[in-house]
Amino acid sequence: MAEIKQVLVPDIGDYKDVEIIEVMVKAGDKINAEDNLITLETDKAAMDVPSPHAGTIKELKVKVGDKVSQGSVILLLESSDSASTTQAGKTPAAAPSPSVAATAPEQSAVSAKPVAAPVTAAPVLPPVVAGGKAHASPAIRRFARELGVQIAQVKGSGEKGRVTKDDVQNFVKAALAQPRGTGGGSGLQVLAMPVVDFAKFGSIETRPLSRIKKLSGANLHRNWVTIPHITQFDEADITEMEVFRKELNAEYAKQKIKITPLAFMLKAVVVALQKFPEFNASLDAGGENLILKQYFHVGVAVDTPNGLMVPVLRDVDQKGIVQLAKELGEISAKARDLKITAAEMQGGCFSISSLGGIGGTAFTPIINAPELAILGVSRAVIKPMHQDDTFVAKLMLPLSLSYDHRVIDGAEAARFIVFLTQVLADVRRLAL
Ligand code: CAO
Repeated sequence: MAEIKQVLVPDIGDYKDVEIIEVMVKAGDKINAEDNLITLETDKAAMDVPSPHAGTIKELKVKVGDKVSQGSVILLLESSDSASTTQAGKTPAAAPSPSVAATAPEQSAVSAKPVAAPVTAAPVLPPVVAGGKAHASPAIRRFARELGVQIAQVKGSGEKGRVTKDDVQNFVKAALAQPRGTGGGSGLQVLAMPVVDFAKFGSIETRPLSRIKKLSGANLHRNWVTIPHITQFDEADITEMEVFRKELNAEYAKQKIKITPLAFMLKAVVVALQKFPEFNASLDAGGENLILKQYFHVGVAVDTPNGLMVPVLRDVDQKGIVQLAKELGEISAKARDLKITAAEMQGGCFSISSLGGIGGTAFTPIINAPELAILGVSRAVIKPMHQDDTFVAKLMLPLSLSYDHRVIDGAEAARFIVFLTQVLADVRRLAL
């Protein structure tokens, strides 16, 4: 037959009349041994008092704010343990003294056997939560930790702003209810996007995003919010390069190979990557080591009707400009025809995003993680440049280098882009 036991406050040192700051259970609850029952708070420590037995709570004898001492009755428990008393050796707390048991008023009424609960103590942490008054018991802190919640972010609704279990649960519920993509999942404390009924303001059409846009959008969002981006701008004098490019273009037109400035960019970027190996690298998963790559695969952003794709040209260091131009034409056609494979979009070390065929003066490309940098190329324009006390017309190519500031310093990025402009200004350097 089930036995009714009194659960008493155990030995809590020299403390008397200690305030109960939290009651974690209620009558009718089925509990396991070691489940926390109440939290006591002295001026020095908060202590969780766990149950010494499993069973069903028949009656709760305390409430928040009550003052208790060793031997005070916490609750009556219909024990499901087979042993009637299991104090000795099982808990760190002292076994109840017979005198305490004898003075328990409930004992005679229900033939309850008193058992002192063990106690787990934790130092009282400084008050948490804005407002400076809130506390949280060790059990609640542990509960919050298990759910990945920073207790300091939870507003307490308990007495004196104390954080309760309900507060933590409500905090988690609110976080989960945040619309995806608003930063809630990444731990960013940002406002949710407003939900607007646009039809209120005029007629609308709803068009689903393409699968590629959804996929690339999630990646772009992650890269944008997790990588500290800086973008360094410069211009390269490509006047001579353009003369050479046009000659080559005419020469290879019969073979239907179109040589655009991008083929030169690919080659020039690799010369710069060879000189600045930190740009040809990735952080490892732990973010503590740099993986320097000895191969030179470069991704190229391709605008397709279905969205942005970034196929990768392999071993750019081992290929000439004409070969690169040919491969660029082939791979961008494949991307536009949705014939590109996932493997052909993997393994890049660095990316180039060229909007030069369209226009614009500059833009800030988003790094294609786990790469560490990306080069944006805008439309070249003829500009008057000061040279030998006069102004000379030069074809200037705007470049935007976005880089991961966790790894690359601003000075290094400036050196990289200046070197790149020097290579482009004198394409003989591509052969070095
Ligand atoms: N300045 C001036 N003219 C340029 C130029 C530049 N920087 N870059 C290209 N051009 C010219 C080309 O020489 C070509 O001229 P012609 O038609 O007279 O021969 C014309 O612009 C069109 O070039 P293109 O765009 O077809 O070829 P490309 O090699 O420059 O680019 C590709 C290929 C696939 C990168 C491009 O088609 C593309 O998709 N670009 C968009 C990339 C993108 O969306 N980036 C943004 C990503 S979000 O960060």
